[in-house]
Amino acid sequence: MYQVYPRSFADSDGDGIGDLRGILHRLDHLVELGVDAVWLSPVYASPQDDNGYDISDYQAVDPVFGTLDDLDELIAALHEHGIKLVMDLVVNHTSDEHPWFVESRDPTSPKRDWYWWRPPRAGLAAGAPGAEPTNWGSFFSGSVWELDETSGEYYLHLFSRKQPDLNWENEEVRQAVYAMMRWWLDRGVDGFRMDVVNVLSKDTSLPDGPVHGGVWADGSASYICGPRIHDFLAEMHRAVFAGRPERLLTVGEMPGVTIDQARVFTDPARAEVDMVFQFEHVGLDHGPGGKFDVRPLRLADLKASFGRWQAGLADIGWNSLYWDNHDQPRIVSRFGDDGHFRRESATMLATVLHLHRGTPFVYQGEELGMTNAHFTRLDQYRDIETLRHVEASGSLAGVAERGRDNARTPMQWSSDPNAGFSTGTPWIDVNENFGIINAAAERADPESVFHHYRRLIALRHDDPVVALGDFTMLLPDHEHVYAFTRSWDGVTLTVLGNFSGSLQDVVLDHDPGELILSNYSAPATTLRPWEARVHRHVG
Ligand code: TEU
Repeated sequence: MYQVYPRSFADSDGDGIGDLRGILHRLDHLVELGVDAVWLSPVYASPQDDNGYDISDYQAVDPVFGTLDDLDELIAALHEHGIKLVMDLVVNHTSDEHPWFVESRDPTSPKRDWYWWRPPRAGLAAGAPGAEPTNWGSFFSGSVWELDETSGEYYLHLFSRKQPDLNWENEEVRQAVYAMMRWWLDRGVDGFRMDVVNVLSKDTSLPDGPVHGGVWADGSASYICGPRIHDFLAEMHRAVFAGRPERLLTVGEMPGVTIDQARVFTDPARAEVDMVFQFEHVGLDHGPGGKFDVRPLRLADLKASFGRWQAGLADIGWNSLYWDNHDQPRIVSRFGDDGHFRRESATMLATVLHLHRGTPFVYQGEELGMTNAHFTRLDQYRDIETLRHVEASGSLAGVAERGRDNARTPMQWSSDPNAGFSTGTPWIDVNENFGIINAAAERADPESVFHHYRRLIALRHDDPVVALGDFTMLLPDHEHVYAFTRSWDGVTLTVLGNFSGSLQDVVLDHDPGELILSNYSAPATTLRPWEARVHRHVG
């Protein structure tokens, strides 16, 4: 599955912002790569406070991205190539400019209960310090509560103040969302990636959370996999997906989800979602201060984490596999070496991930070995999470390593001006390295990151052991080498990845068989810097 972040993919009309016709013009790239499905980040009508994750009309395309006709054309063109289209479903919150919320601001409106409106804390006046109904902090810094002066009440927003949370306790809210989802399926889309879908159900008593340092508390115990989450997802499945003849796909984005919960969410017998995006492996290099508190990764921790998820979802449920998306820094800069060994480390990381059991996701530009932005000035950043964090902390520390804009610089198509992304001024700076790292150069070089991704995708399509094989972790304590096997029907793949820039000797206690894929051309016994090898043994 390939994720397109439309704002940064390809701009067809020169306004500096990517759009649907831009994607249409670049379909060849996806076809050549061999992807089965595209996940399209939000293109709905939106004030763009959080780049489209703040939706003001779920059944319209934002003019910045094009029209509904363009989207129909994109769906048809993808389908002609046998590629499915999965839309982003953002229904924990709407935009504060959505007509539902505009109506809800009136305390006498029937839509008042569609959102989480609460009076100030008992004994305190609206707007007084500490008068927020709970002490919870927002994902985007500050309080989760915003005061509406007109009614003197606060509304809940786990994300920005322009993203008020919908009240899923309200039956009409749920039915309105399901009707909207059916409308999209009838239009031909093949499923949904569901934004922060495990926070839909809140503890309605809204208790204060523990303070771990800083002003605002951690409220997550009241909304991560809350009391009615399984009921809501099962109900959604019955109301939207059950009985449809098409093969549809759902993946729920679930920060803080545990393996035990993921087994329940993805158990086919329960019919909730097909897979979840879990966050454990992308939190291993966070310090106690959170994502901007940068710590080095210990490879043993990564292996332990993935190993647990592989084992935990082996018999029931299914894993998603990802390094990158529009919220994460670029993996080659994060766990690899984006300098001298960029090609080697990007291809090694891809090999290790893609040969796990589960559905791999490729985020646009990952297949080119695109790197972090390496921005140096605050005025280069656009992302609301980053800007709010810098405002609240007064520091740029960790931002260059962890800011979401690392993933959001324009797709590097060629060495033309603006990397061939736009003829106008891009909404965010193009990475300076586009002259060297771009799709045209990658396609021309048979040993490139792009062609390696293509080979990994082809291997998954051609060899059933990749999709179906059992997973066994080897060398769990080795500090630099990631090693595992996959077995199915008498075939065993052995996968080795060197997570270091130095030579590593590996002793296996089985014959790994023929070398079928590698990121080095000449054979050798010792693993070279960032080398990846896939061996295949039959019998
Ligand atoms: O992200 C939710 C999420 O929990 C985080 O990954 C978040 O992006 C942040 O980095 C936490 O530090 C989803 C979307 O993927 C993200 O782009 C949106 O901003 C967010 O929900 C709100 O819709």
